Amino acid sequence: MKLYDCGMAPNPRRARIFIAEKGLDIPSIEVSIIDGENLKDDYLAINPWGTLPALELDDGTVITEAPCIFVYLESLYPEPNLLGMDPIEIATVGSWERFCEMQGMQAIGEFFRNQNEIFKNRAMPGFSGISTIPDLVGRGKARAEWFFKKLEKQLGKSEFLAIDRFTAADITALCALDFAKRVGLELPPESKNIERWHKVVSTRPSSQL
Ligand SMILES: N[C@@H](CCC(=O)N[C@@H](CS)C(=O)NCC(=O)O)C(=O)O
Repeated sequence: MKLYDCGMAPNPRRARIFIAEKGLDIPSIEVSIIDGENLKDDYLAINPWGTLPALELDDGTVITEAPCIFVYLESLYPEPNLLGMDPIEIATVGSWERFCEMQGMQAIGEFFRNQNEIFKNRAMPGFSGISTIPDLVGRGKARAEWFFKKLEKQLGKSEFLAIDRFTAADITALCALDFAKRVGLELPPESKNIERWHKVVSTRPSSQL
């Protein structure tokens, strides 16, 4: 197996953390998004979407989308469990994990991409040729602030995001929040639950990846 990775990008980081939490050692190949390596023929031949991460199996199968990489690896390596152990846990972890990607990661990406010259004709991650829209910077910020509020409320009810232990939902939330900080989106000052949780999850060695 090998992981197509990009060290500075938040979605490949989800895969890196998941792999580390499983205690796996999967070699990785760095693909630079900033230099547009992910849009060149060599990488598109591996992943036609041009997105990262992608996991290539020894038989040549390529798995894209971080949550699908999670599912594949959890099926092969069930311990430690990161996606839930029974139907309710699996559904709860899945719904918070998706929430963090769709309402968190995508909102922060909307804020970041639509103000960045490098992504002028790369409004969507990967290969699209679609132009950015500067007005979406403000909308991305508003969406991200809404996401922070929902997260703050949820983390007031439980120690970890989805269930009573660390799961893939915490991984995606961590990657989204650290990405937000890097691109200049600050948490509201009253985010004490997020801050408490962030301190805890950031002590895990995988969070350094
Ligand atoms: N839904 C995808 C999102 C992947 C994604 O958006 N990756 C970004 C990096 S964080 C990317 O490939 N960007 C390529 C680009 O901007 O051209 C997943 O879960 O893996």
